[in-house]
Amino acid sequence: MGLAVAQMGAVNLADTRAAVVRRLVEMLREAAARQAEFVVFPELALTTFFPRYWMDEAEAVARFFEKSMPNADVQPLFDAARELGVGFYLGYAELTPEGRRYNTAILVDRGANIVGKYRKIHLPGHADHKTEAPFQHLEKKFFEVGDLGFGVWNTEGVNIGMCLCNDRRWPETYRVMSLQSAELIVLGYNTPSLNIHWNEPAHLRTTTHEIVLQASAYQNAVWIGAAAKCGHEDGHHMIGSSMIVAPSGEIVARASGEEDEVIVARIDLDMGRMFREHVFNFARHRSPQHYRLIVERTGAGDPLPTPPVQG
Ligand code: CDV
Repeated sequence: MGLAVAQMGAVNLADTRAAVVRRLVEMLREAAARQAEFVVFPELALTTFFPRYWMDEAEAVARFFEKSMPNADVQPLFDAARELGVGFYLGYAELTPEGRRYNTAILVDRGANIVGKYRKIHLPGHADHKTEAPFQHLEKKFFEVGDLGFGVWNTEGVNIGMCLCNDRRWPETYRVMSLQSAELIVLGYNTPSLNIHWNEPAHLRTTTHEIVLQASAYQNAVWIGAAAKCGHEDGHHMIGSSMIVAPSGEIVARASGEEDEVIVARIDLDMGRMFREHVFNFARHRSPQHYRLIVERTGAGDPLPTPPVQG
């Protein structure tokens, strides 16, 4: 399979949806010209990363949420996908007809049909106004926790799973999808290079991003395609390092800058099969009877069970 990851440079507050979609279409065309059959776009790809700004929910909805998908602004991307026969993953802020708000990603097949939807589960940040912080991270204010679980869809003969940004740091994300025979997991992200919660060294933002993708690809015998929205959005810097990672844990393609950039790799699905038949043959080697705490406990603070009496 020809897999492309389309990294996006900054989307500023003044940029219109139509201008952003023109950039996406251009990258889709480049990916197709380089023999890609599927393109991964970032999280909240149509707008700036607006959870950094304090505002009320009604204003956020009016300015940044999509009320339908596709809509008139995004239709050119769907038209180009159908014309070129290229599928894609796209992240955006979703307002449902019932008025619910989610951080969402869709899976679109090569005929431009929406075949899958994911709503972000691990929402980072806070809901209160942190007046001392240089910027906000208001995902817990603007979005509800996703209600669709971690799905896997067979499209174009490949089992594809989806998640979004902070989800990539949690091992449960990948394991739930690899237990549904995912072969490729795709995700978009917006990772500010400054952590407003503690004095995290800037280089760790990229190091931890790499570590989780490489370890998760290997431990779950999946390919991963991860697309950043990066660069300086109205002065707020976010990391790049979009990449394609093999089930061996090796990075096979990586973006080199912080602008719009397409990276492409031919991904060999047999490599994942090899790992799934040997070291990560789940059916032979997993022991779920010993993993119960993973679903029984949210945190480590719950009281410890009394150990069984020996002898
Ligand atoms: N958009 C995100 O989910 N960002 C998070 C935060 C924690 C920086 C991330 O994990 O990259």
